[in-house]
Amino acid sequence: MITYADLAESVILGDEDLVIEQVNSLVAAGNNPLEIINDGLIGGMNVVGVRFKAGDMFVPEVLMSARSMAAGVEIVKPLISSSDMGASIKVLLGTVKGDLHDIGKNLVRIMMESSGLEVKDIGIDIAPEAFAAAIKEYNPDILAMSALLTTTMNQMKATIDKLAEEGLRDKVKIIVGGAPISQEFADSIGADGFAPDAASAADLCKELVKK
Ligand code: B1M
Repeated sequence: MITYADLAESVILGDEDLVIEQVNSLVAAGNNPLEIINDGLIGGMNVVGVRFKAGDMFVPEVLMSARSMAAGVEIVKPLISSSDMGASIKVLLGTVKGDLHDIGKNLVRIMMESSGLEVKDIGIDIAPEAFAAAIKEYNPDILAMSALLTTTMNQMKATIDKLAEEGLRDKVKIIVGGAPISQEFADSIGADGFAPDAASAADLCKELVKK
């Protein structure tokens, strides 16, 4: 019998075929789709994050793990009923201007979507003006910004300032995240929230919209 630990191990190995096979078996055996994601797929990805930080895994391996995880999420996503989580919550997601890192942002999107949130991912290197235009176009509940560089994290503040200038600041809740970002930084730029990882970013959106 396949366990969540087995699935997590396949994610860590980046074995996409095995992940697909195991997720299909877990689904066929009647396991809860959210448990498959949280305990199996994300469980594995969390280990990958720790090993990556420690220098025990490298970028190509992280990408293989992320791809395997995403393949598993794709299988269970249709099985998560919209009543499980707030499907009506709309999130606009992007990496800030000057920053091309998107692996973490993509994980955030996967986690949000698998939690039932509706996500419009507008990509990388997004200038404050482009975030403002996208808010007007998509009318999201949440703006979620990612930054991986100490040289680009200030673009989050520039974006918040731009939204204030255009009268859009109070139309959205703003959350920020990425390796150099902290709760203190989020507070200092007037964001509504900070999430240290992809899973808590999805939870934070639901909390903020409830308020
Ligand atoms: Co770059 N890079 N990089 N890089 N890169 C870092 C970030 C760096 C720490 C490496 C280092 O020097 N040790 C360093 C930044 C130093 C600093 O600013 N203090 C760095 C640098 C310097 C650079 C360049 C300047 C290098 C150069 O060209 N000289 C350059 C900049 C390019 C640019 O953006 N303009 C550059 C380029 C690149 C690549 C293109 C080669 C590649 C990016 C590929 C891609 O993303 N498609 C790359 C990579 C892969 C990395 C490292 C190795 C890995 C980043 C990653 O994907 N981590 C990174 C070193 C490291 O982190 N150890 C590094 C895995 C990912 C799952 O984690 O993104 O942290 P992370 O996301 C997490 C959380 O942070 C959080 O959730 C995710 C999952 O739990 N999270 C959020 C992320 N966004 C969130 C948003 C939220 C909430 C949570 O709410 C909205």
